[in-house]
Amino acid sequence: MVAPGKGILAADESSGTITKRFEAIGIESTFDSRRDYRQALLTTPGLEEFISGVILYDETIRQSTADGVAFPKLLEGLGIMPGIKVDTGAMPLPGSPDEKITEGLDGLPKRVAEYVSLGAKFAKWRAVITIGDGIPTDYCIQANAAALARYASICQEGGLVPIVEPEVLMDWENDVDRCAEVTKKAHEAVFAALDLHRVALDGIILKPNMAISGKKSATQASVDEVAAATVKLLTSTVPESVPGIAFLSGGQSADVATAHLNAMNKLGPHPWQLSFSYGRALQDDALNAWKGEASNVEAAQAALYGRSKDNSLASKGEYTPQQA
Ligand code: 5MM
Repeated sequence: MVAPGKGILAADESSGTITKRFEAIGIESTFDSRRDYRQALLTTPGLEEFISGVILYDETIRQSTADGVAFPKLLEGLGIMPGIKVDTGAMPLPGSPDEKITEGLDGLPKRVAEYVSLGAKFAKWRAVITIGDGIPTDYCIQANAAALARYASICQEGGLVPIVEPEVLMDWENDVDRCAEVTKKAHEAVFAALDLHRVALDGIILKPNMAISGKKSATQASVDEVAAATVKLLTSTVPESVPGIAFLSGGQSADVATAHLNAMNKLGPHPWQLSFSYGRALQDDALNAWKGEASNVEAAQAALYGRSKDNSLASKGEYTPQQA
């Protein structure tokens, strides 16, 4: 999953999230339009050169191309691993409603067994940690860490590699140091919980946020500052037995997310592969090019191919913006 020069495409938007993305560019979100869009992404010529796995959503893993090829089969044929988002979303945390707890543990062993039968090789669960006045609380960090660990242990037991995603949001006015401090705390809680739940660390992928300035912060850390702060925090929290770290993009522009990944890899070698599992930073250009029209599929695929290639180069520290 984190083979050198490869990353993971996060295409696991729930129906609510993909509908928002479609609405923003005037596309109606239906079973068929969502299928058409995902088909355009997954049939991108050459995608397998840079992408080792694709995270799918419950609806998508059951869908097929117009020619009737099930998406997991299509991916497998390309040598790309199909994955599945198994959490059911982040809800208000009881007793601390400005924070979130991710749901989806009920019945998870059964759902994992079904996803394995549908062809899934790995899974993803995203915890959401919000920075703000007086938050995150230890309660939120611990509750989410426990859920992530329980999920990871159920997946390993059921035959899926768990992607463990504790996302500290970049929406507030905090500086990069505050983000690094909160992320460090979240990672410490997650690795303590994974240990308690007997999760094999050499069989997980960590999907973290980068240590980054909040969107509303007056000062934005430079690319080199983000890279240094992120590598420092990972070095202090992520055991070397974890084989791969695949970052989320979290709302960064595609160019910036790639520049950050590249700068981190230039600081290597690191004990783990430092790669990408972007959603928006890989897909935004493709979605904007597609616009719901069959005649734009080629342009959308060219955009996805280009972003995948850039991040492949960045995962080796070999990206220069001129190559974009
Ligand atoms: C692709 O979006 C994923 C699912 O989101 P919802 O639960 O809101 O539908 C999301 O978990 C995604 O896999 C990660 O956050 C990475 O995406 P970005 O856009 O942050 O790289």
